[in-house]
Amino acid sequence: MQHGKAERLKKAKPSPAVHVDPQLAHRLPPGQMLTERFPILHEGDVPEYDLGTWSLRIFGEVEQERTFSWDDLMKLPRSQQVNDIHCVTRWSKFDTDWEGIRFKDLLSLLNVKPEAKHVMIHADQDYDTNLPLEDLMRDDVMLATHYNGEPLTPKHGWPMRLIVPHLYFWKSAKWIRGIEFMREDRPGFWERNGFHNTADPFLEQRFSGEDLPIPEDEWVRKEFD
Ligand SMILES: Nc1nc2c(c(=O)[nH]1)N[C@H]1C(S)=C(S)[C@@H](COP(=O)(O)O)O[C@H]1N2
Ligand SMILES: [Mo]
Repeated sequence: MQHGKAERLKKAKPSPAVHVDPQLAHRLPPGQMLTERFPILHEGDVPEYDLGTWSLRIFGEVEQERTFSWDDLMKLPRSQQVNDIHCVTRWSKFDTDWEGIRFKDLLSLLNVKPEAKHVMIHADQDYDTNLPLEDLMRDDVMLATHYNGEPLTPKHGWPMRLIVPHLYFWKSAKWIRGIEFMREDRPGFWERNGFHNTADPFLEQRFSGEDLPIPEDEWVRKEFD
């Protein structure tokens, strides 16, 4: 029946994956699909904050612990960058536009001890993720406050999130509250739950052991904007 077919077509959602221009194919890591959506993925509820009481705590292998207020951080030099992002649930998004403070610009103000080789990023809600300090010193690692020229939305990490373009997106913690410098590495939330410690998308470092049963279309069912 014609009518039935039209109704079905109307209901069928268009595929959220988009065709990759062959000229840009080298930017898509193996096993990834390109999307123009911006899926929203996290554990727990979206936190609410008052910027007057929000703070970022610096601790661990530093000469002095420090707590930065929002106003303190807003006095630091700002940077802008465009980079691709790659989620382990197989979506990638090209040319995402961020503004904020380069991690290395913040680092230059911290008296980090030479023994510090690893970092744990602490975030709400009970989220953490570990990275080598060297990775965070790259020019494109950012404490982002803005996306597409607007403050981050609460669901994407307002007021501040980490952006680590060269690793799977779970390393890019939203709602960051603390940076802990460490001598020895320690696994963060997903790293304790079967995901790869390093997480290079071009090497497909998804899992640390057996593949985890993540449905290929997991991200398609998530909220997005
Ligand atoms: N605080 C916090 N940050 C987080 C997560 C989380 O659960 N909590 N999930 C990570 C994962 S798995 C992904 S893919 C990205 C998703 O960011 P987005 O929702 O802006 O796309 O956030 C990362 N940062
Ligand atoms: Mo993710």
